Amino acid sequence: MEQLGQFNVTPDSYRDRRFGNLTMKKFKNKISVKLKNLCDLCVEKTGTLLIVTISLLVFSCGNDKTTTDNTTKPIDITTANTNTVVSKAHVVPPDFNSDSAFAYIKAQADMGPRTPGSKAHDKAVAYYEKFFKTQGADVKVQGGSMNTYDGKLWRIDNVIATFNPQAKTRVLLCAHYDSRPFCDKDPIPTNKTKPCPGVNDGASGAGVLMEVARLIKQKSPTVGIDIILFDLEDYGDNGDQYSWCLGSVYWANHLHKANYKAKYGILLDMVGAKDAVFPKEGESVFNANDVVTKIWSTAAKIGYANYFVNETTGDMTDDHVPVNKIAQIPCVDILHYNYLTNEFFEHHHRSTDDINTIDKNTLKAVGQTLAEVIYNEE
Ligand code: 1BN
Ligand code: ZN
Repeated sequence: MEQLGQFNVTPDSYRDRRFGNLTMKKFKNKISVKLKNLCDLCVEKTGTLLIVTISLLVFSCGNDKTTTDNTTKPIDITTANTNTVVSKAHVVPPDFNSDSAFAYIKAQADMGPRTPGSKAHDKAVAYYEKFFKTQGADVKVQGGSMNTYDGKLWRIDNVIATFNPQAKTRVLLCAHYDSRPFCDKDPIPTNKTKPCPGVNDGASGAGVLMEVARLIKQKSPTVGIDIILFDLEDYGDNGDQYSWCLGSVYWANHLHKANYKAKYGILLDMVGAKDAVFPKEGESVFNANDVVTKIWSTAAKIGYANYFVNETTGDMTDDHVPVNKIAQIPCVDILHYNYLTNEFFEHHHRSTDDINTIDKNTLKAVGQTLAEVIYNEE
C-alpha cells in the first residue's frame, strides 16, 4: 500500500526540502530581511501618498479588557486631503471561555491515554465527531494506516471539521490528539514504558480548538475554518525526527478534499501549562513569517506578550512541518518551548502530564489570540 512505510513521501518532498542547503547564516539573513519588511497591521508608503491605516490601533490592552460585544467596530480616520485613507474595521470576536476549554480537556483526560489502538483513542474520535457536528461543522473522520518506527502498523483517524464550506478563503487550525504510548522521559524507571496521559501534550490543543468551534457556532468568521485533529503525532523515536507526526503526513499526502488549500494554518501543541512561553518557532518563521507576525503582534495588543514572547527558536519537529512541506500550506506552530533551557514543558512525555498541568489563564491567552486572528481574517 502506498501510504505504508515510514513517511510516505519522497526524500525530495520532505526530508531534503525541509533543510535544503540553507546554512544557519543564510537562514538568519533571510529572517532578518523578512522581519524588517513585514508589518501586517500597518503599512505606510510615503511618496505614493497612499496611507493604509489599520484599526487595530484601538485595540484595548490587558486581559481584563476582552469584551463579549460581538459587533464590528469601524474606525474613523481622517487625514490631510492629499492622502487616500483606507480603513479596516476591527471585528471583536466572541469571548473565548477558558472554563469551557478546560472542560473539553478534562473530558479527554478522563478517557485515559489516547494511544493508537486503545479504547480511549476510539472514544475520543467519537467524542470529537459528535461535538463538531453539534457546532454545525461538516465532519469527516479520515481513516488510514501508517507504520511506526518500530515496524508496527497502526490505524489512524484524523478528525476534520469544516465550517462554512463555500468560503473560498480558508484558515486551517490544527492540533494532535493522540497520547504518547510510553512516558520515556519520566524519572521513575517503571513509568517509562507506560502510556502518557497526554493532557498538555495532546488534549490541550484539541480542547482549545473545540472551544473555538463553539465560538464559530455563535458567530461565523468571514473566512471558512477547517479544524483538523491529527492522530499519531507522538509515536516517534527520539533519535529520528522523521518518525513523528504520522497523522499529519498521512493527511498531507491524502488531502481530505482534492486541491485543498488554506491561506495559512495554525498548529497548537502544548498550549495549556501554567506560565507557558511560545517563542517564534524556526520552521514557522521560515515558511509563514507574516502569519507569525500577525499572531504574535495580536497577542501583544490584547495583553498576552508574556506568553507570546519575542524570541525565536530553531526548527521543531511537529505537525506543521508536513503541512508546510508536503501540503505546501504556510503553517505556524504555537508550541510551548523553553528557549532558555532548550526544553519542552517540564512534564513533557512524563506520567505527570495530567490535568493538573492545565492553567486556564494560558488557555485564555491562546484561545482569545486565535479568535482575534481568525475573526479579523478576510
Ligand atoms: C512534540 C510534542 N513532539 C512530540 N510531542 C515532537 C518531538 C520530536 C518531540 C522530537 C521530541 C523530539
Ligand atoms: Zn509529545
